[in-house]
Formats: sequence, C-alpha cells, structure tokens
Amino acid sequence: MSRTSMLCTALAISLSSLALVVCGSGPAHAATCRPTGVAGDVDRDGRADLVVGDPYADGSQGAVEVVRHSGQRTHITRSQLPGDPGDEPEFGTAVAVADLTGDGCLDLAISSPGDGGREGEDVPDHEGDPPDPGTPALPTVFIVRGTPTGFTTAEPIRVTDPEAGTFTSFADDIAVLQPTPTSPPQLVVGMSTRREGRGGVAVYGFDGGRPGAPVIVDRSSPGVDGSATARSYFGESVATSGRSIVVGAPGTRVAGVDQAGSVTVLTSTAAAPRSFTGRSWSQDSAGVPGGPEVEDGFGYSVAAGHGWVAVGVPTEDLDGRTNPGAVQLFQLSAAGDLVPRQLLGQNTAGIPDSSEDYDRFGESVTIGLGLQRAGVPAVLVTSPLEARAAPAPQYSGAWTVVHLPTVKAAGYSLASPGVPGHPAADAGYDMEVSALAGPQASAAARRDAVVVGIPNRSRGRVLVDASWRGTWQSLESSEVATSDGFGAALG
Ligand SMILES: [Ca+2]
Ligand SMILES: [Ca+2]
Ligand SMILES: [Ca+2]
Ligand SMILES: [Ca+2]
Repeated sequence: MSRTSMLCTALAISLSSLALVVCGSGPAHAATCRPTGVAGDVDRDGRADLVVGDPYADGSQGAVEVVRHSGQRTHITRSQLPGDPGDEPEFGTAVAVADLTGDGCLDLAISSPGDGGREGEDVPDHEGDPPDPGTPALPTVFIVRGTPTGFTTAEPIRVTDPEAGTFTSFADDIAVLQPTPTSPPQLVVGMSTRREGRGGVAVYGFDGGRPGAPVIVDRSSPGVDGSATARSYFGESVATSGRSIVVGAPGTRVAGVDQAGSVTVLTSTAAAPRSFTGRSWSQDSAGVPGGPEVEDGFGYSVAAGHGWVAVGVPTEDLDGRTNPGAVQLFQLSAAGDLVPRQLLGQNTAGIPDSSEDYDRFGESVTIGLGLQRAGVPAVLVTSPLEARAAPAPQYSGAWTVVHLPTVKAAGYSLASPGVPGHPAADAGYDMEVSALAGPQASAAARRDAVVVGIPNRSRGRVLVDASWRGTWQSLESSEVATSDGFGAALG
C-alpha cells in the first residue's frame, strides 16, 4: 500500500465522503455511485425516478423537476445554472437521464434551445438610434451532474450547437446511445432545421466524462442511403436502442410526394462505435403498408426498444378520414435491421375508439416492457386531438397501450375511471408519453409504468399508472406558481 493510499484509507475511515473527494491525483475526483441496474434510478433506491420538463415556466425561462419514487422533489431552473439564459431559453424542452460523466451517478441532459438569445428591434427607436439586432441564441444541452447526494447545479457541462451562427435548431429532441451498461455513452442531439431543414444529428462521445467533438450525420453522410434534402427535417425525432439510433424526418419528399416522411436507422458496431451506416424507410419501402401521401408526417415521432421500433404517422389519412393518424411498427434486430410489421390505427381490430378526422393518433409514441402485462413489450400512443372521446370534451386527448406482437390494447382518456381531475377541452395539445422502468431484474417479470404528460394548461400535470390497474397518480410541479408546460418532456 502506498503512502498516499494509506493516508486516503485513514481519511476515508474518519471523514467518509470528504476523503473520497480529496484523495487521488489531478482534478478532484468526485465520489462515485453504485448503480442499481434500474434505468432512471437517480437516487439508487431500486426504483426508477421521473424527470419532467417544464419549458415555459417563469416566462419561458424553463425548469426541470426530478420526482423521486420516494416522493422527494428536486426543482432545477435555468437561473440556477451559470451563463446568460436570454429571453426565452425554454430550458427543459427535452430531457434525458444517463451517466454521461462515467462516475456511476446518473446525470441529467437538459436542452435549452433558446439559450442566451435576446430579441432585437428591426426599426430605429424614437431617438433615431440604429435598430437593435438582438442576440442570436446559442442552443445548448446542459449536463447537470449527479453526485452521491443528489444533483449539483455547480459546473454543468455545456454541449452547444457545433455550427452555431448558421441558424440551426439544436436539441429539440435528445437521446442517449449506450448499447451496454459499460459502453461509453453517446449523446444524440436532433438538429432538424439545420441547412434549410436538411437536418442532421450530432452524436457526442463522453469518453473520460467530457464531450468530444461530435460526429454529425445526415442523409448525405457516407454509408447513409439517400441524400439530404431541404425541408425533410431529419432529426425532428430521435430514439435509441442497442447500437441503433432511429431518426425521424417527417418532411421527406418520397416518390415525388411532399412531406410524406421517412425514418433512418443509424447503426454502429462495437469495433467502430462512432461510425454510422444508415438505411431509410418510408411508406414507399417494400413491405411497409400504405403509401406516401402529401403531409403524412411519417417519422414525426419515433420510439425504439425491446426489439421493436414504432414510427408515428399522426397525419396519415385512413378509411376516408382526414388526419386520424397511425403508427407503423417494425421489428428491430440487434444488428439494426428493421422488418416492417403492422400499421396500427384506431380502426385496427383490438384498438379502442375509431379513426376520426384530426385525432392525430401517433403524435407521441414510446415503447416499454410490461406496461400492463409483465414482460410483454408494448407501444404507448397518444391521440392528442381525439375528437370524440366521449364523455371527455373535444381535444382533451387520449392514450392507448398496445401489447405486441399480437395487438391487444387498452385505451384511456382524461374521463376514464381512475384518472384524477376533470378533463378540459384542448388539454390534449402536446401530450407526451414515457415508460418508467419497473424494479424487476428479470425481463419476463418486468412491469414498466405508463407516464403521460398533460402540459397544455398553465399548470400542467403528469399522470403515472404504477399500479397496472388503471389507478393513476396525478403530479404537478412543486412550484406551481411559475410552472407552465409541466410534462412537455419526460425522462
Ligand atoms: Ca429511485
Ligand atoms: Ca455521472
Ligand atoms: Ca400514407
Ligand atoms: Ca378517435
């Protein structure tokens, strides 16, 4: 035992956590956490915790709230972090939870797409001074570090738009690619409006706990099929599973049809984890039902996991209806290959309700395991503008849990028995869904919980069914006075 480690051992006995901070060479080594193996368990009590974005809180400054399984809350606002937030950063527009810094403690990735931007005036003021050009935003993803005792707002890592100044959007959607618990994580950031909507994704490696230069992938990248075209909005939605990144490009022109939409599956290998090849799918692909029509929006939302990919097509026309929406399912192999399966709509046998004009079924999708039946993969789908979810008011929204591979579904609205509160008209706008990992170690026994964000009220709320019996818990922000859009993002 060296003298240094003997000293550290002595300190560790007498000072516990302080010793862990002061021991070691080079930069101060933070204490580490021992993960429980339950995804999203930020406090390591064996139960997944919920992270909720509240991007319009406090005049669009934005906030994020960690809602622990124990009930304890952590409220993080943009103003607690360093740097000029600007007029409307909308901190909390997208959130993800992963150990990006490599110390075992889960960190929060929080997007702040309008960060630092200030609106100018385009006419001279009444004293004749020249117009104020304002300040362009520097869209940012903040990495708020986890520690053994909770999250710290000190020294967050800033991940910024690698092409700042070229009027790109950045971080409307984010995800973390981590094929195994011991693989170095990669942060995937959607940049849908980059280069006149050709879009792209920026993939940041975190070897050594710091982000490196990103790999930027679009449809003109080597190894990716097709070509980057304006207004395709590649990166509007992103999801990850295994070694694959599923990227939605809902504006893609397909077979001469505008805004029919496509998705691309980007896959790397263990030997070359930062080198991606891509194959694209649309309603013009062999084996995919339906056909490309103007403004289908195929790829507006995407989800991946447990051997499945779900692609939202919320403005698909079906059975003579306008925009009732649909979800295209694929099976996903470990190598990243897709096999097309069913197109689900509300007229599909086994799915409740029916396809009506402007339901927008598929606007948000997620995939979980055991959402109502242990160990069974399921896709959770919103129909936010559900027109006739009687007795709920118009556009109060609905959501459907669909078990796979044999379609068996359960449908809910704000008027369903067991859902607290009163449904309100228009409550469905921007409804979001997620799955909270169950505590069971075996996949066959896993029971994830359904999570539904209802942000479209000055006091948004989040519904969680962790009972698997249709008994929903309703959560609001701990700071309801400033909350606006609570539930717009879920992690
Ligand atoms: Ca927990
Ligand atoms: Ca960490
Ligand atoms: Ca179509
Ligand atoms: Ca309907």
